Amino acid sequence: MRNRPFSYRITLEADAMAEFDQHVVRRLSSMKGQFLDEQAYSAMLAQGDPLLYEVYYVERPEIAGELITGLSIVHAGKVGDEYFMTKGHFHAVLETAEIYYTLRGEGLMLMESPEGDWAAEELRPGRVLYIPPRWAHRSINTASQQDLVTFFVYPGHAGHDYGTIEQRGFRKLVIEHDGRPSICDNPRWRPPEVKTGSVARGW
Ligand code: PAN
Ligand code: ZN
Repeated sequence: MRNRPFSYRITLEADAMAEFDQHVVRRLSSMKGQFLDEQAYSAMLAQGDPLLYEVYYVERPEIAGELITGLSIVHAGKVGDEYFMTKGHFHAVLETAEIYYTLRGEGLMLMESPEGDWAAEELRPGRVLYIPPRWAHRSINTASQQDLVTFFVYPGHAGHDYGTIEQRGFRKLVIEHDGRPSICDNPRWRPPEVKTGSVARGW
């Protein structure tokens, strides 16, 4: 790991990706249960296992004070009418924010807070998105062909909670309707389970 000041290129040329330490790939098979149209999901999986998105990042110690930076590339495509998207997550340390800067493509960042608030912000080249602490986030590529490429920065100790979204989904979905992205309620969204604590039962 680098222990002196350093710089790197984010020019989007293929050879620039070599400057990152880590490369994570997410295929359709890792998104089971996340897309609404399960028939379309299974049919697509039967044809292969397409690459939905990739993340390149610079490794840093996962501690407060550090920053983790990298590129997220969501490819274009749909499962049924629902656009390719990232898994989405809360930060494990909920009180940590994140910055996204869009370099290429067009899309939406779908966000929600544990308190029930939700938001969708456009991801367009040249725009910065500030995600405050507490907001889960998922990036969605709404273009028909072009990759959605974003640069992100988040605190080293943030960590990722994927389980909450895997179990409940996001409150909203982004689907193509009449050739355009449209935000609708997720019919499968489930409210968080009420914790009963240590109440004694079955006496
Ligand atoms: C990003 C995301 C990246 C991939 O670096 O991790 O876009 O999305 P998922 O992590 O939801 O698969 C980030 O938000 N880090 O905190
Ligand atoms: Zn994040």
